[in-house]
Amino acid sequence: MGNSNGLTVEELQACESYHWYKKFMTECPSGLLTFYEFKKFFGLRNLSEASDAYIMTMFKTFDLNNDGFIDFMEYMAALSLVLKGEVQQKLRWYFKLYDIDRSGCIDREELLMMIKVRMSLQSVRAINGLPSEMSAEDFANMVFEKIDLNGDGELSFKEFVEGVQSDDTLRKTLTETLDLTHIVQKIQGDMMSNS
Ligand SMILES: [Ca+2]
Ligand SMILES: [Ca+2]
Ligand SMILES: [Ca+2]
Repeated sequence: MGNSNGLTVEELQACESYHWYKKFMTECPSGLLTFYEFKKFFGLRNLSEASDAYIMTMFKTFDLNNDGFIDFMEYMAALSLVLKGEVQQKLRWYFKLYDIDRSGCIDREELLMMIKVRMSLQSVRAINGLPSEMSAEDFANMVFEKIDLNGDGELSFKEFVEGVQSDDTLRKTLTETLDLTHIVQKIQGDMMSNS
């Protein structure tokens, strides 16, 4: 994973746990992050309704034991997965993120919503490798054309994993660009300015 501040991944990983722990405990002395604190923690303000729903989904994927709070272990588990998890693990996480209603499949509405929110959160940055005039609808249609192999209008975990892994554009768009990189970068930025 690349980073802009000249440290190797190993160096970053060596100091990241401590910094993240410090940051976590400073901003969240109780050790349990609520949804409200979670947004505050990552500097997410004035979100649209759709963006808020997206962040809520992300919050729920962090909250592994579903108790409505993110504790430090859950927080580290999610961040280390983003930084160094195996592809399969990451894809499982992304699948969970996209499957908003937790039905076990990703339907077109869910995919479309996530794409739209992503576009609105990062409105300046175009989606890598795609024509800039491509709409969220076009993109969702393209995804389903490519990887909904049995054509039932839903992406099973198998279709998602195999489809995303076999298609570079989809992999980039659905994972690398919809990841926590901006959040990780923000934390790393804070680390640099503190040290
Ligand atoms: Ca929890
Ligand atoms: Ca679903
Ligand atoms: Ca399907």
